[in-house]
Amino acid sequence: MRRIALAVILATLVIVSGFGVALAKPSLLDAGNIERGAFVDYGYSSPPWYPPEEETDSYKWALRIYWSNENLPLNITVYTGNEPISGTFTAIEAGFTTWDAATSTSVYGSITENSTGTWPGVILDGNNTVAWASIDGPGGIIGVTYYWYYRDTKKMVEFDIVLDSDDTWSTSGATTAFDVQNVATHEAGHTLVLGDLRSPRDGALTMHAYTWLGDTIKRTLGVGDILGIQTIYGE
Ligand SMILES: [Ca+2]
Ligand SMILES: [Ca+2]
Ligand SMILES: [Zn+2]
Repeated sequence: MRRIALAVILATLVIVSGFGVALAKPSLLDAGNIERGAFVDYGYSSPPWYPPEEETDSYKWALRIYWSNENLPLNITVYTGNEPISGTFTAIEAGFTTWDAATSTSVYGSITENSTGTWPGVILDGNNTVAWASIDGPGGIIGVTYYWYYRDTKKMVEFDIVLDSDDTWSTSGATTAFDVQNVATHEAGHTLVLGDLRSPRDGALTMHAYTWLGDTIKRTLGVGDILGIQTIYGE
């Protein structure tokens, strides 16, 4: 009986320590307390309505999840090995720095391009990443931001962003493609952790859910976007 119990404990230790490799940063004690969420964004060929010129003061703070100061600034690795067009790193980097400039907190630290390495995938491994990968073919989804947070404290742990390499992209706002910086700025907002706005009246904001071919409105933050980030991370 005692031997069986010991075997069970040993087996448990092996499983738990195997887990430990994947969960490099969060302690094992907290692993069961971590929840994963995802913001899934779709692209359209044309806007569902004509976006308003006026910016509203709307924002959505998703579940009041936030980055605690002890985990800031965030280091990010951008995997461009599978990029559909050249030069996407600069556009993606701009998406992050745009938010950083709008708050007194240094939310992002080093943003590094990795053009030759293999992306580890969507995995809680202690690394915040952005990567180009095949999601669902042309059309449909253009990007997803996955995020992990502690269920009890609502503190963020990590994010991984995937951009769909199967869609048509541009870095210059071409009317026949999705603009990389436009989408990257929107996804960066999700990492902080602002949610999607869906009302037509909020259509001039970066965090509005709908994007379309040639849309560059989301490259620059609107009134509600700035209000949102400053509410969470300070003016
Ligand atoms: Ca990761
Ligand atoms: Ca797609
Ligand atoms: Zn979104």
